[in-house]
Amino acid sequence: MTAEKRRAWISLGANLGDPKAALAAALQEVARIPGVFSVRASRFYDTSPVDSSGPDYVNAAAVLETTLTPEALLGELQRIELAHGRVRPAGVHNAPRTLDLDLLAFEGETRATRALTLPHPRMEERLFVLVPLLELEPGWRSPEGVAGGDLVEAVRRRDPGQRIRLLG
Ligand code: PH2
Ligand code: MG
Ligand code: MG
Repeated sequence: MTAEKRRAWISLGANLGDPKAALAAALQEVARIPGVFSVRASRFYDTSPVDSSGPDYVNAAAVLETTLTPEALLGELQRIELAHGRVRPAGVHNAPRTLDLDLLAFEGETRATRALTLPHPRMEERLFVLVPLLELEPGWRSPEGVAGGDLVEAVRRRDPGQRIRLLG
């Protein structure tokens, strides 16, 4: 039996080391995950840290087609983070990082488990997630959305403290 292909949306971020290179490499590594087929990525954005310290972040989003389960895909994303030297210092909330790969949403799936919440509970407050995602999917509505799932509306209500600009 062949598992059906479903779409998954991920967000990529980094603010330590060489963030642009880390995101570019991560996109290629994601495309090589067994069970991941197409990968379509947004452009890269320079963003101010939100609830986090350190230098500006580089952020992007991507949509994949996959036959994996959400948990299996998350495991693969975490493996790629670790291979990029991601460390999680004890007691530091949102510590600066060499690579962060978050699963934002997965076609046909919602979850609220210790390991995984789908859709991502904070995505609609974060311009560094919304803007790249809307570049990929202009009409995208979050499956179980806060804001009635209307992401364009969420961007309009943007918090002026969050800075985002396209990387040159
Ligand atoms: N990730 C966080 C917390 N804050 N801020 C920006 N600009 N970009 C991020 O990717 C980011 C953040 C937690 O993962
Ligand atoms: Mg994150
Ligand atoms: Mg993460």
